[in-house]
Amino acid sequence: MVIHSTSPMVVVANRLPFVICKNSKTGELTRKYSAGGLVTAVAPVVVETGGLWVGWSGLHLEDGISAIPESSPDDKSPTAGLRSDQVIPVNLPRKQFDDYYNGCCNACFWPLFHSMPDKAVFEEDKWEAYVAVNEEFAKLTMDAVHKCYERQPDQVPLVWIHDYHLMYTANYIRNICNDEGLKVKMAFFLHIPFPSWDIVRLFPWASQLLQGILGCDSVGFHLEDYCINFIDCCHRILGCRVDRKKRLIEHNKRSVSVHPLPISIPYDRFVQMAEEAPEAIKNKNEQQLLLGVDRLDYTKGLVKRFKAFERLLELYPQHIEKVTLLQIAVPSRTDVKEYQELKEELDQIVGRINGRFTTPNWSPIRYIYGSVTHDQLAAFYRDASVALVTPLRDGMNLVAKEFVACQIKEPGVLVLSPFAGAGVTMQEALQVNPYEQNQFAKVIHRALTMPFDERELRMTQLRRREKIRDVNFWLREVLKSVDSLDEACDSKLLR
Ligand code: ADQ
Repeated sequence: MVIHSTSPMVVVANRLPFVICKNSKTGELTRKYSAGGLVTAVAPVVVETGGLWVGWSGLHLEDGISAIPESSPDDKSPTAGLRSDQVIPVNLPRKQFDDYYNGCCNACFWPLFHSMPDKAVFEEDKWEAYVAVNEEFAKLTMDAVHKCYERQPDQVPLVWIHDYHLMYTANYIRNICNDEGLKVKMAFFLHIPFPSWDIVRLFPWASQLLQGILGCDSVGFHLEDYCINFIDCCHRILGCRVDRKKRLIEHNKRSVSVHPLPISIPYDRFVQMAEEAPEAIKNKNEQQLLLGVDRLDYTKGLVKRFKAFERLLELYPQHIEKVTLLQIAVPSRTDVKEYQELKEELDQIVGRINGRFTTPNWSPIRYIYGSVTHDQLAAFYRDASVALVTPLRDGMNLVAKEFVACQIKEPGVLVLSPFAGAGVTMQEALQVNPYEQNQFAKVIHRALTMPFDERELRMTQLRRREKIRDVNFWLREVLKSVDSLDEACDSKLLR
């Protein structure tokens, strides 16, 4: 289902909705689709409104790509309809990209915004690279805006900027538009938490950063709490006048609105995948599967999860040979030292726990360091008895939602950290504080031994909510927040 926008949509994100691969022998360029809920929901709107997508292609300036390949005739992905002239690639010199992406985004903003300031590195040259790259994104976004006006002169384009990589882009766009006398609507959405004032003020260039975001007309976060934090920062750091009730901020004689817009998943697609996926585990009646699916990232709390599982086997030995923890850890930011060290630590913990408890017929932890196919993922979600979604901090967490969507057979149990955004709405999950080791083990035991009726009641409620509030619901809310939802088309769709 495509949601309709009244404005041509220009999406500005760190990455394009596909990566461009270059054949090292022939030099031929092809598209490789990046599967994900966001791309699946948003790409069709860009196609349908004749909009554009601005982002990094996965290659650098040194790679010398001059053109975007068209999609192949057998491409069935949601980006298939996106013509090459609807895509604006951002190609940067390798060093500048590295300073911006690894040096500033991943080494500074990622830990800081997850309230882990001790891990954050503040370096002026990395911040300068971030600002320069954000300016480059802004210039290329203006090319996209011009194209929109050439094609549809009467329509004001909607520029939708995504995430912590591009918090400084909007004010550049606004300045250029003011100089050129062009109108645009601008929205920003942050996919990670927005922390409290006390954390944000540690960033030496906090006021510039906030002013960057305030270049937009509308700012979206997953949760009400993140909205409150942002408004508070604008008030205390920039001295802006704010209306907390109406969630409005006055900046440079403009009013910026702030919206809680919790993201979700393409629910029906996950149900369908779960219906079609082959069985994931054998001997299901004798074995219970505990499942973890995460990018390998220190915010996801994997060390604490493994230790809680070890505690479970100590406190409740009846689970020995009966329960297996399957952890899928998707490699992430593998060129960053912090992530390499975490991988080594996890390898050691898994080795130690398996060495301690393994019997001739059973190993307690199955640990996959790599990606699995979407079919396999759906099968694991469907067949698991318990999903452990226990991050130390997480903007939303889509795994929790994907798990409940795929629970089409015997109802399982979701164990969820309150420090994930999902913990705020998915109230029927068993909540656990991942920092409290003994309690964590007890909650896993409770999940593994929960009676059928209680499991069914909780899972039914969880599934009902996620079905209604799926990713299309989210997209509608986003468009409404900038007055761009095509209500006439939309009501036809909903009928
Ligand atoms: P992430 O930190 O990447 O996203 P999350 O929301 O859990 O975290 O999304 C992970 C995605 O990767 C899921 O859609 C999952 O299906 C997919 N995935 C995980 N393992 C996989 C595997 N082995 N193979 C294939 N796919 C796999 C950031 C924020 C989150 C926020 C999202 C969306 O950190 O808090 O929920 O953006 O806004």
